[in-house]
Amino acid sequence: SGRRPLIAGNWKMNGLRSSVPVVEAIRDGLSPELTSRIDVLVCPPSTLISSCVAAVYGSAIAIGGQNLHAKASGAFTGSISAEMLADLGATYVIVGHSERRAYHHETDDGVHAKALGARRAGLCGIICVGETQEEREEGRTLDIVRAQLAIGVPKGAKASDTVIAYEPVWAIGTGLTPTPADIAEVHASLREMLGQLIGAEAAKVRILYGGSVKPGNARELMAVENVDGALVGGASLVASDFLGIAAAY
Ligand code: G2H
Repeated sequence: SGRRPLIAGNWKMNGLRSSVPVVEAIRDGLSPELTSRIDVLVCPPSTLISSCVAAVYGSAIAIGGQNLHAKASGAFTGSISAEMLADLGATYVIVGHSERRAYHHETDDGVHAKALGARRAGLCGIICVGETQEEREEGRTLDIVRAQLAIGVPKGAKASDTVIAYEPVWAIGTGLTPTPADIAEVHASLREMLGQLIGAEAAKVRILYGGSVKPGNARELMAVENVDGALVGGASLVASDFLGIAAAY
């Protein structure tokens, strides 16, 4: 495909300073041969970004945020901007994760604004899309994820500033995963939609799969056409599991 795979860890609201050795173990466990072929990213909670950036200094691992405010600065108590993440050394940020959509009422328009914020600060935004169990049962999966993409992805998005993550909500943290055929269908549809939105650049944009990726299923999931890597939650908290997933490449 010519697309460089990305294995991304999302620690969610997990980890204290005592967790920084996890990122050090990931750093030490990645062979130069592997990092010559794939990109590796860890998104710890904001409180650990500085120490994780320091821990991976000089290595191939990138550090990212899990969320951002769309504005650069202002009277938004408790929020963190893309500029602030970039200032700490983060190079990616997750945008519109389903947990943000579910628990913080994030909309597709909000995702769009945040993706623009990420680009403004030079961060690569990982825009998350995915259907709920109910939407899947109603046969609306493709309509839902295509609409999320159409509204969320900013005009002129480039492979250098945008990654897409397909995360079926019902597969997150449940141990359930779609079949490879189901994933292939969604990823092909997302790439086709991206083509409508950004033209030829769509062929270069990475589309990750996320939701219960484990060392035991990574090889099968990562072999699916148009799957350009993984967004890993639970398994990214254990260095050996995350390394086992990266080894699928
Ligand atoms: C989906 C995923 C990481 P998990 O949220 O973003 O989590 O791998 O725990 O299902």
